[in-house]
Amino acid sequence: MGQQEPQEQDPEDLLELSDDTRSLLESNDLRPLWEVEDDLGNESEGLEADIWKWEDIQAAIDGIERDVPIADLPPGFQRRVAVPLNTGGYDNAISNTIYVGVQTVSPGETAPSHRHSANALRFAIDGSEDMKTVVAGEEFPMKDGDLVTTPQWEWHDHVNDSDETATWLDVLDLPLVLDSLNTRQAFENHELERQPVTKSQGYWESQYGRARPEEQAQEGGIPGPFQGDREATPPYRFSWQDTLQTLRQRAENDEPDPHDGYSVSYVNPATGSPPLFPTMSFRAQLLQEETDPHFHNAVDIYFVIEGEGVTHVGDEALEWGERDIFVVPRDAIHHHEPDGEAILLGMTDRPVFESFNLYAEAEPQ
Ligand code: GTQ
Repeated sequence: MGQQEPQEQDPEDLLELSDDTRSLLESNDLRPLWEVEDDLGNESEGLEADIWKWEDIQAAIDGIERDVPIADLPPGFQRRVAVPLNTGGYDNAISNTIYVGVQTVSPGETAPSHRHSANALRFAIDGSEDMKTVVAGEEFPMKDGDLVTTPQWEWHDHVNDSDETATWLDVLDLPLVLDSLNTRQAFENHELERQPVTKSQGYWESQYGRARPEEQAQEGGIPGPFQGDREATPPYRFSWQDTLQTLRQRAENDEPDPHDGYSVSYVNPATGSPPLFPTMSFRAQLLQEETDPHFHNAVDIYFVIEGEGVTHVGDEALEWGERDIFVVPRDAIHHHEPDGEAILLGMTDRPVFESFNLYAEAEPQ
């Protein structure tokens, strides 16, 4: 018999498994790698660049406030919040790690006390001295631009003793904890609507100043049922007045970062270094000039504190103004172009990547 002509082989045919092997795999919930590898990384769609204009958010939260008193909310978080959703296939948050929401509390209302496994912070948008978020026994006033931490497993309630509706940005690591890590949330309601105020104002800040007790007020370790070796973030208020002062000093004296402008990081007061939380990092950025394009695998979410401008993300131009919220997806080439001077609150999940030596950033070639 003569030799057969070599045939063009379909690579799939070479990998044909016998019926026996196939049924052995299937009946034991096994699959060969070459069949699963295209499915790796496909479990969720990618994030998309997107912007929420303040005027639309404001109209929505006004409507929710008109329609629903906090006291009528069903069991659960019991917070009156409008939540931006990423259009890349997400129905609960702006990204797959960080959640932001815009919360309102009317005069005389209280968002009742609870605690949970997720880390949270508030950035006051329309606040006042008499709008207080109570965290770990202390009342923290929420004046415009103040940033108040409500760390993992600390009791917190929001009490509006002013005569104006208060509005702020909530930022939590909920999607990371609940969806990406797919774990159940530890959650508890306080027996009282308002937790007892047991500390005088300024207590928590005083314990993390330049002169501080040798033994931290917060007993070593992480509160609640959790374990880990990261230094716990204390309850803390970063006053906007101080943060703005630091930004101005930098702009007057230092060189801007090519990607972030004049940028300051909110540090974990216990360590004096970023990140503020093990899962999320925050910075205030003063932009005076166009920044250089770069990209990285961490997601960036921005809240516009002051000013106007455009952030270019790939081919898209996100045009922003005061109080808008926008998101820059992972791996997207982006840069900022302020119109005059602008100040942004930048939020990122970069510490999650850094924890696993996975953070990467580069400038386009
Ligand atoms: O204020 O404690 O937007 O628990 C989502 C969950 C706010 C809060 C949110 C929460 C809170």
